[in-house]
Parts: sequence; C-alpha cells; structure tokens
Amino acid sequence: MNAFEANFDGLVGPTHNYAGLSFGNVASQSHQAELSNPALAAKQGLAKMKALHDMGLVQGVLAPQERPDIHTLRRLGFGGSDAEVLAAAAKQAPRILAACCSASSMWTANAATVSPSADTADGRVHFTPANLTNKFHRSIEHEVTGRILKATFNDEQRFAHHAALPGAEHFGDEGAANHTRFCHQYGDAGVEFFVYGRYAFDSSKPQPKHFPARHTIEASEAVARLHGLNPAKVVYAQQNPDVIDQGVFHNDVIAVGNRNLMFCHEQAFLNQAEIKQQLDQALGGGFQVVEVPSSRVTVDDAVRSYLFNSQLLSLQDGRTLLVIPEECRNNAAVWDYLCELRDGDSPIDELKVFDLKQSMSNGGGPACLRLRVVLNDAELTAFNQSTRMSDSLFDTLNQWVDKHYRDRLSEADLADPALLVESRTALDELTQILKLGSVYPFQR
Ligand code: SUG
Repeated sequence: MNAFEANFDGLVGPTHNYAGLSFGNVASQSHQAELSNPALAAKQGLAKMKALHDMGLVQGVLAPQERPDIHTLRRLGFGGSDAEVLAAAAKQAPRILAACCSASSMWTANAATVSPSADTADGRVHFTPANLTNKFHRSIEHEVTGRILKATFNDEQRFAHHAALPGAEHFGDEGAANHTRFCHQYGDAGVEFFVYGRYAFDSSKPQPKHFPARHTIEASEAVARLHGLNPAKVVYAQQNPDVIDQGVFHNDVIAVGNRNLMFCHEQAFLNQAEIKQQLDQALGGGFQVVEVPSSRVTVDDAVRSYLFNSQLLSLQDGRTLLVIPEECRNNAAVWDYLCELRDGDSPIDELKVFDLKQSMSNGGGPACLRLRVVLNDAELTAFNQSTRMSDSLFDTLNQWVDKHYRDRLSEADLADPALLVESRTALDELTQILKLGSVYPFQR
C-alpha cells in the first residue's frame, strides 16, 4: 500500500516563555527568565511548516494547550475567580504558576507515540499520548493532547487512541522523541525502535548520575503491547547514561532516523554495535547508519547545535533532505561536517536551515516540533483536513497570531488575567479554524 510520512507540528501557544522548568535540558536552564516573543515563536514554527508543505510533503498542525492551566491550579487548591486563582498562585507559588503556563505542548515529538497501520495487529494507526511524568509542567499535557489527537485523527475505523500510561515515574514516557520507525518503503511493515533512559524495576542496570532519565523501558514495552506490534519487528535500546548527563534528555537530541537510515552520534546508545546489528536483522538487511565520531563533533557540540534534532526527510524526487536549526551553521565543527556529508557520497543530499531560535532557547529544535505520522492513501484523506497545512491555512494562522499574540512576555506577565482571556479567545477561534470541536477545559 502506498504510504507517506506526514509531519504534524505543534503550533506555539500564546504563553510561550522561558521559565527554566526542565532540569537536564541545558537550553531551558540557561535561558531562564529571558524575555520571550510568543508571536515570533509561532511564526518561526509556521514558516517551517509552510516550507515543508511547499516541498510537496504532507504537513499538519496540532493545536496548543489552554494556558494558564486554571483547571490544574484549582486542583492544587487555588480558588475564587480565575483572576483570584492567578493572583494567589503568583503570590504563594510562582514556580507552580510558571509550570501551569508553559507552552511546552509545542514540542509534539513528545505528544505521543504513533505506530502506522502497517505495523499494528488490527491494521489501524495507533496513538498513545505520552504521560511526560518527569516534568510537572509537561505531565499536565496528555489529557488535552489525547483530545486534540482524537479531533485530528477522528475516524475510529482507521485510528486507535489509547490513554496515556499510568502517571508514575516507573512508566515515564516521552513519546516519539524516543521512538523511530525504520522501513524501506513507508507502506511496508516497519521496525519500531524504542529508546529508553533507565529500568524502573531493575536497579542493577546503569543509569545517569546527574540528570534524570525521563523514559523507562517498562513504558516502551507497554506502548509496544498496546499498539499490537510484532515482537520480531521491535528493537529496544538504552540511551548511553553518560550522554544524558551531558544534556541529551531525549534520544532525538543524539539520533534521528528515516526509512532505512539512522543518523546518530557514536556515543548515542549502550552496546551500539549490537543495536545496529539488531536493527539490520529486524529490517531484513539494508540498514544504513551515518555515525558521527566524537573526533569530529563532540557530544557537547551536538547538544549546543542540535545537529541530531534535525528532520531527515525523503523528498518527492527521492533525495534525502536534512532540516537543521541555524545553530548548526553557527558551529564550525558541525557545519564543516554537514557540508562534507552533503557534498560527499553520504545518503544526505541536501541541507535546509531554519531560524527556530524562540523554541531552541527552550531546547526545542526542528525534530522536537513535529510528530511523525505515517499514513496510507486512505488514512491521508480520513484525518481532519482542516488541520492540513495549505497556502490559505498558513495565511489564516499568521493573521490569527497577529490578532491574538503578544510580542513580549516575562514571568511577571503570567499572572495577568488579561493574558488568560487573550489566550482563551485565541484558542476558541482556533478550534473553529481547525474544526476541532470542544477540546479545552474552558470550552466544556
Ligand atoms: O521537555 N522544554 C522541553 C523541550 C522538549 C524538546 N523535545 C524533544 N527533544 N523532543 C522539555 O524539556 C522548557 C520549558 C521552560 O523551561 O520554560 C521545556 O519544557
């Protein structure tokens, strides 16, 4: 069956800010308290979506979450009117308020794990929203994420939606940031590659010493079971704990794959040689790896430049494109290496650079901003077409941003009741543009 890889990018929400919420994510920590520009952030994301659409790729949009999250603040005991909830939280617990205002759902690589219909026992595309338990500000995303995914892939015959895994650290699940699907053609039964940071139920196994390993093998195994994957076509790998300690908080900061190709650092995984063999065997041969040695690009340079948080895309003419953030061009070692790859006989034919600085300053590169969904011809027409990028949707969303978004936001602004009203007004209008129905708590 003919199939395509579609990319669903997260639209940056109106409260995008730098709150330093993610211990272990170097960029998030180092940009804490800087002034953000939500309008620019949203437009940088939209420009990337439009560019991929213009290349003939299937591009979708996933709506942001409702923030400030008054619903969660009320669960935590702040009461009164919405304005009183915000004022009390700002006074008594400003860090909790900041966590409840994050626009972190923009990084849709963490929205869910997705298995294409060619891989699943019931022949449907399966979605499991990630519980994101390791960070409080992200653990409050999955319920609405599930509703947005259902409204975007709204055909039960073709799309199966699971609830997030139990919300305990034992089942910490970071979604597609730690999941890659390999195949020769997108429509083939593929090999699903799950990468985890630690074992929750076996303390004899290695784990990082300084920074958290957010994702457990037990979570990956549960998702593989839920999706009805063929065990012979599933490979698990543990992330190298030393690189987690150097700021590689998700696997997509050190490796990316597309079809039969993996582009990764030589230090990405424990037992890397064995993992590559397992992937080749599960794929039935023909697995290709471009493995970057530390002598050319250190792990530190990979983390600073987000070299591997790139999108590896098959173009319509069969060539392979690497979409990278501007930070790669600004890093001499990384840029030299990339130009050599492009100009030599590597499988990477072309590079395209994007300015995503607003998101990058929170540790979110091109790959973080997108959720990949492989769809066959029938599924391609079955998802909610109002969420599919087009010239007119691009214009509409840019105008929508101009109308509703601020161009500067600081931590002090988060308690402003006007921001909540602006945000809800914007999302209410967005649900009509994207034909999502009622997905937000304030709409129910
Ligand atoms: O979960 N940053 C996100 C970045 C997610 C990147 N995603 C992938 N690698 N797929 C995170 O750490 C920072 C928010 C703040 O500090 O304000 C944040 O949540």
